[in-house]
Amino acid sequence: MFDEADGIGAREGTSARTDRPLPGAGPTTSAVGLPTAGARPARLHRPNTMRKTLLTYVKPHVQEDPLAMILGIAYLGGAMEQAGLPVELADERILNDSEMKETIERNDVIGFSALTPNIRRAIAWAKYAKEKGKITVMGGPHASVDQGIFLDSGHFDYVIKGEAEETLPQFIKAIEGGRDEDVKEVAGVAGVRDGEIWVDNPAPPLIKKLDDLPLPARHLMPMESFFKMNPERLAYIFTTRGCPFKCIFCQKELTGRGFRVRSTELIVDELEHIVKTYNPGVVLFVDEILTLRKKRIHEMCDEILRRGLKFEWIANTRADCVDYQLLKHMHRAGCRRIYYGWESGSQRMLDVLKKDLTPEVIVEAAKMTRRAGIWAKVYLIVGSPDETPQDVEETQRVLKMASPDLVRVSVFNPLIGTESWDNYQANIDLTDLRDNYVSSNRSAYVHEHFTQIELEQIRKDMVRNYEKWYYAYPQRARRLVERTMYYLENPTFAKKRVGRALGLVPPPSNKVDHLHAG
Ligand code: B12
Ligand code: SF4
Repeated sequence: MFDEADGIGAREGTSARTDRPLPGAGPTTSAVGLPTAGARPARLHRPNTMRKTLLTYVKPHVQEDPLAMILGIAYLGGAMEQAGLPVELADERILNDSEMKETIERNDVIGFSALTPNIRRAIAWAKYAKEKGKITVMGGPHASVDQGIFLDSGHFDYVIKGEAEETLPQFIKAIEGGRDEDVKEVAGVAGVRDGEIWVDNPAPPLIKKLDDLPLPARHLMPMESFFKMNPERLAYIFTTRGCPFKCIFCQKELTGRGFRVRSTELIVDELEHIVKTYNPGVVLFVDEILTLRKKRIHEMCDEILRRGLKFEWIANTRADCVDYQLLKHMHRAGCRRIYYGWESGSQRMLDVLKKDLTPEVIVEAAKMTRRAGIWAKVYLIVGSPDETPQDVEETQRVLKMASPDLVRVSVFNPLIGTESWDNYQANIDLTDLRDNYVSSNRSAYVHEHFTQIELEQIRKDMVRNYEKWYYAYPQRARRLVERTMYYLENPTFAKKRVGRALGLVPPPSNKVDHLHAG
């Protein structure tokens, strides 16, 4: 993506937005992005000893994301264990620099996982790992569409593109054997040696049977440390991969357009395991569209209820993939929040983003969700191509009609590997992208009508104004009426609510549930 030296260490080390100094010093790559003599990777193939692999997620360089448990490396950890290969998992967000260094030093192959905002730190840490003579490997969503930024940095030996539960163990065995021919057999692997790409395989086909995957190795993750920093004790689970929709800002390379599902029995087994082993405050289904196939979710809810599993959960989905019956069933089975990607209330912007939704559907979904006793959070985007002040106003109007319980607003960010990246090249400031990369709050998209500062203000105002409106008396009164109607319709939850009021039933585990449910 970048056409010149990255200079990561130097720039990041002085960045006001970096909350910790980064490892490594200044730039080590040549002007064309290839390794200089100082940065040349060591010979990769060493005597035949069983190498230990570290898989690590690094912090984003701009913003701290919510302390989400990272399922990507957990899935890979499970696959490595199943293949009988030694593996350690680490998350930089809960380590200090010296702990991170020690972790790298006690392993031989260092596998980094990163989303776009995290890649510069990954490169900086890879530099440190290379200085210690390690084999460095990059994987994950960004690497799958932009291997050059890692291979050209001089600090990575390999990139492994695509879903890697099958390919990572194959790759580790291949380097263990020490034969280049075996490495060349592994799908998705690209490698650089002495400044030259010597292997560059396309990503493997998507994994067909998700049921065959081992469970994510949560036992290798510092779950209690996550929970300490995340008062909700949020645990993650995945039940599907892929999404058939075509939103232009969304990367489809990694998980594809086909919708692959796990079987209900196995999903609920995993849920039961999570609930009994880790006692989470709430479980988040990170599927892009949990409810795309409603029958599947009815079955899952039946099974949760049949097994008597008591836990609260959150679903990610689209407004056009729910109906009232489904929402009520989900609520009975413990669903207390739904996160909807709405992006905009303006039909014009929904069309630009190819969201395939209408404001009417959005409003209706929010109303049904509230009526079912579930709290709705919506994700919005401002600064989409050609968005005007009228579109922003329209979104604010629709927001009030829908009246969700929380909004999160991001700035439009055309990321590499998405349709928006291909379509809006002329508007992407590559220098800004390289120097600042991206976050939810700012973007390298040069907007037709707004400056970055204006967009940031619009983003903040939208949230502030909405919150002010939401907590104002008329809305509170309306919610009270809605809640009363909800309790009349759901006497079991009404009894629980009364029990809570009298101190006979413990309060809900999170601060939002008081808005609605039992
Ligand atoms: C849960 C989630 C989050 C969580 C957790 C992030 C995480 N790292 O897991 C949170 C809320 C923090 C989050 C935030 C954001 N997210 Co998000 N998120 C997801 C989501 C829905 C699921 C991630 C997941 O668990 N996947 C399941 C696991 C199994 O897949 P995986 O992590 O990709 O790992 C597989 C491969 O990538 C590979 N792999 C991964 N790591 C490694 C390492 C090595 C060494 C190897 C060999 C292979 C490898 O093997 C794994 C197993 O197959 C995905 C969509 C999706 N379906 O993946 C988007 C997604 C990852 N998010 C995305 C984006 C854009 C963001 C944000 C930038 C949004 C924003 N504007 O703020 C932020 C960035 C946060 C930050 N870092 O600052 C994009 C990533 C695009 C990109 N180029 O990075 C995705 C792909 C959505 C999309 N379709 O566009 N996100
Ligand atoms: S944003 Fe959501 S609905 Fe749109 S393509 Fe991506 S995952 Fe699918």
